Amino acid sequence: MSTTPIGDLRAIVGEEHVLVDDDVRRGYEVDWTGRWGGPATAVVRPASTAEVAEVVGWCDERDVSVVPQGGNTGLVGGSVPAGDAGPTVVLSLRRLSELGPVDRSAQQVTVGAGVTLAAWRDHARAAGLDAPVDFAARDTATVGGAIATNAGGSRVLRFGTMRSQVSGVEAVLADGTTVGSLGGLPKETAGLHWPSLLAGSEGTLAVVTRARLRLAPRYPHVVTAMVGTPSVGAAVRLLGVLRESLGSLDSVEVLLPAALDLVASHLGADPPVAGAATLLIECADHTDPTDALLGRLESSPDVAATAVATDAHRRDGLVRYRDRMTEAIAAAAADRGDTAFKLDVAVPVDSLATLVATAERAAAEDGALLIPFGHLAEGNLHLNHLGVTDPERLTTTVLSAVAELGGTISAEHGIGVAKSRWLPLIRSVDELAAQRRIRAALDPKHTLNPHVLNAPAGG
Ligand code: 2HG
Ligand code: ZN
Repeated sequence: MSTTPIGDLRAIVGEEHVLVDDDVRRGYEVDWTGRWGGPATAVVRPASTAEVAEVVGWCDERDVSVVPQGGNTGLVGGSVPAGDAGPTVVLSLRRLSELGPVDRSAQQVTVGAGVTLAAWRDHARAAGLDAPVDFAARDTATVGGAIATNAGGSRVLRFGTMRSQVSGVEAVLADGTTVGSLGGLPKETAGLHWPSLLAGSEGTLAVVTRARLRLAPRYPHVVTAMVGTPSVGAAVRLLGVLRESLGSLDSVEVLLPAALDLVASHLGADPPVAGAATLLIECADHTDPTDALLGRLESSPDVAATAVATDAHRRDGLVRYRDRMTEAIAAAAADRGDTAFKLDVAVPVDSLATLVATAERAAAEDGALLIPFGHLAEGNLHLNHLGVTDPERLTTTVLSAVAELGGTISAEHGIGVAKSRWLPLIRSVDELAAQRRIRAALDPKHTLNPHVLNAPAGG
């Protein structure tokens, strides 16, 4: 912003919340993968919706791009500047950290966009309830970011993605107008519904500042099982049986052997079970679901080995193999002077075995090491790779196959900048044009995250 004076921004948020020093900005300019990012003219840290509105309106008037950012745990470059953009402000929303009172009758709470998933969960738990969305980046990822990407995580099978949790939203449009409501009425048909429009819009339509969120019951009994199955097909069959017969089923995650081996060596521990597809299954209920789960597992021909835990300590001992996967891959990549190459995709669950075979072939052709894991119940695999030779080609091969299987090129991480060129694989030219018209109606000057999703200038 050498030519754009930023003194006015200091007047809005306070001197110490406009960060311009190179060293301080750096943590906001590059995403978690280290793969995506670009320079910001300044990082601005508002503390209220009114300050967000003033900052965004100020930038819009002066043709300064605004990149909204929560915990910066994104993996597709959706909340960091682009390399070649003009004047750009990273709008860090972490100071919007207000936790409203839990409404136990409605099972809802209003929180600021900068509240982390862990803080949302702990706040709910203190009132005897729970957060329905959970994933490994919980200590840093924010509610606003999770809404913007329509994040999923491990409990989607039971509670749905972030979109399903948002019963009200407050947001700021590019011109500084504040829209939405936080009433959280479960029934309301009064025209357009901002939560539906904004969930998954990746900061391109508005900046979410507060949200009215649903809460889940806090189940006192939780059982975790790690289960080896002889094939991906067997794992999918077992999933069907569990879904059909266990109302307490909370999550069914999957690790393929390369992933399990890598995380085990990172943890310095032998995997408790092995199999062609290893599942991490959780059931949670008001009464103990252990016998019901074990009964299903014992009678299934698709189960090769099982390790079960019911107390928190031993459950953590199993969950860590899934929770610390991303960290294990980042460490392995760093050891090789590489960054992990990630493709987050989903296919109809019956096509999962085909997807795995295709991804293995594509990685072998490239010479890359494939590390596949993810969320079995949603057919959602995180195809991580190390040592990729030709990322463009690999991406095109895998994402084309995914599209042909009726899947999606992004299941929960978003499109960001990483995948915008491949959107036409799953969206028609006419549809993309219609989406751009919606975007232009709310943000005519392309102020908000102009380089992200179906970028206004993109093809
Ligand atoms: C997970 O499921 C996250 O752990 C991250 O979505 C996945 O690192 C990844 O590719
Ligand atoms: Zn995931």
